[in-house]
Amino acid sequence: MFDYEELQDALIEGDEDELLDQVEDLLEQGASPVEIIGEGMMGGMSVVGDRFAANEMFVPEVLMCANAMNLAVDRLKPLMEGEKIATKGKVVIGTVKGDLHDIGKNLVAMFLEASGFEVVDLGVDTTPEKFVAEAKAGAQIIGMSALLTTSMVVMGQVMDLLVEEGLRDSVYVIIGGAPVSPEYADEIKADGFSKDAAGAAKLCTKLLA
Ligand code: B12
Repeated sequence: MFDYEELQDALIEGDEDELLDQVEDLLEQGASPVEIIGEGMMGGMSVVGDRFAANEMFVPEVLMCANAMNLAVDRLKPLMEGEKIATKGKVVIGTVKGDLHDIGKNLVAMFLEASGFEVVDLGVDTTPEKFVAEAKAGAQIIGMSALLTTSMVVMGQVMDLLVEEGLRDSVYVIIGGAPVSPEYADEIKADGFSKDAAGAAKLCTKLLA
């Protein structure tokens, strides 16, 4: 078990340089990228979430934390990429229209790549049309992320558009993000939900097995 306190403090402060130093320290001590993200940075981000909700932190500060976390994840990403022998399948991922949160989506993309999937990342604020165009272009799985209760509804719009275009049976759809639940996945008839990035990779492997 490693001590993540200083790493978490640096993340909560949004101090990029200190966070990157802490990441290097933990790597030297033998912590794995998955541990640093899952046990270290996620804990820090959860404190940020609580303080944001309690109006103790505001958007500009939270943005600094998010940027620092994305940088640290970029540093760890090359260490997680396994040998890409054969691709397990193609997944298109994006944060839905109206929503700019991308940390969780980026983590899911990273875990999928590390598990051997080809990933097309559509970024944030993704329209239903863009997801559906990728399904037409041969993606086997669509992964949608939403962090706002107001943007979650776009997931249902993507499902409707897939049906309209006659594509619903040729692509799997998985969803995630803090306000999303397995019940919501059932409601919009998605094929799966995962609460985290490691689970998302397992889910995709299971769907395409
Ligand atoms: C960071 C953050 C921001 C940053 C985002 C920066 C960025 N580059 O992403 C900034 C400052 C820009 C921001 C802005 C806003 N935010 Co904000 N934000 C957050 C915060 C604190 C953390 C989110 C995060 O990154 N978590 C860490 C990641 C790793 O977790 P995650 O996203 O949940 O992802 C994991 C899983 O959910 C899952 N997953 C995620 N996606 C997917 C996809 C698939 C397919 C699968 C299978 C799994 C999966 O796997 C991931 C990894 O394990 C949350 C608080 C919270 N509790 O979530 C609020 C929060 C989401 N924000 C909120 C709000 C209100 C806003 C603003 C409207 C604020 C404002 N007044 O402007 C704006 C909206 C901007 C927009 N249009 O999107 C609210 C939403 C409330 C609601 N119910 O809708 C929250 C919940 C805060 C709160 N309690 O009030 N925010």
